[in-house]
Amino acid sequence: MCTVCGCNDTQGHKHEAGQVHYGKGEAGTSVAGMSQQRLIQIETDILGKNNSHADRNRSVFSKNGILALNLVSSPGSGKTTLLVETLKRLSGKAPASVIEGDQQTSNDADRIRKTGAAAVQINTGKGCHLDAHMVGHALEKLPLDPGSILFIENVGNLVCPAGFDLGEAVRVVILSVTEGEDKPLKYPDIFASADLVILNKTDLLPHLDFNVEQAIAHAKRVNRKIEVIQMSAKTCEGFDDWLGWLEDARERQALRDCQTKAAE
Ligand SMILES: Nc1nc2c(ncn2[C@@H]2O[C@H](COP(=O)(O)OP(=O)(O)OP(=O)(O)O)[C@@H](O)[C@H]2O)c(=O)[nH]1
Ligand SMILES: [Mg+2]
Repeated sequence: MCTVCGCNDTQGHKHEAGQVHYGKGEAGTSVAGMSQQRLIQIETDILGKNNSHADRNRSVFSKNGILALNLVSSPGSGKTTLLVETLKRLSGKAPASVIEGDQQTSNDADRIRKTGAAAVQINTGKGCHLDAHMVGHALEKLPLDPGSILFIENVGNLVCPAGFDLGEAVRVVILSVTEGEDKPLKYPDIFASADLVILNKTDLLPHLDFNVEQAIAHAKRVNRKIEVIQMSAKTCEGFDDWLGWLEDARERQALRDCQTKAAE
């Protein structure tokens, strides 16, 4: 047992002075009274089951030519506002539907439906993220138009959604400028697993000390391939970049679906 953090890491690890780090063991986390091996086993079981549901969702998306995006962020970064504005602009150009994830309320799905798009609200109760099984059920309630875009707004949380593949083709982290530029370093898993960072609420920059270049450098330090779009869902600055990015992602998805069909 580690004499500093008390975890059952059998491999041994060091802590910096003045710091107790509960993620130093093999499992990367610690639960009192549970060995690192047991934690690894539990995580492997849970994620293994989730991954098979995610593969099922992915094949539904592929069969119907759907581009699925998983939108993750801390609470209130602007996910629903961004979606509402995006859906207004996609209207008549690309069919789109939305799965909304929140612990409680159907507020966000109600906001989405006002744009005319189909939306299903998933409430997770005590749960802090969506999983692929929940998304699979929600898909049964959506039209799944061929060639459409499915936006999945995850529960506002920068930690728990990171490990759960929903079957999406693209993962987008929304980081608002009111949150501080150090978030990619403090919550690296979610940035490491994402394809794109949307730096949102740029209209507020004149009132803040937020350093845009530093935030981008931190995101790239965690994930050198990550792309960045700066935008304001309020003033709609940066929307052309976002819509262009979406269109490119749709084309890449169509090509992948075509290659999958050709290989079958
Ligand atoms: N100034 C400014 N405010 C924004 C912007 N985007 C969203 N907001 C505001 O931020 C608040 C939260 O926005 P939401 O879209 O509900 O955020 P969310 O990420 O969906 O929140 P949860 O679903 O609760 O995690 C609202 O008051 C929005 O009006 C933006 O670009 N600029
Ligand atoms: Mg929301």
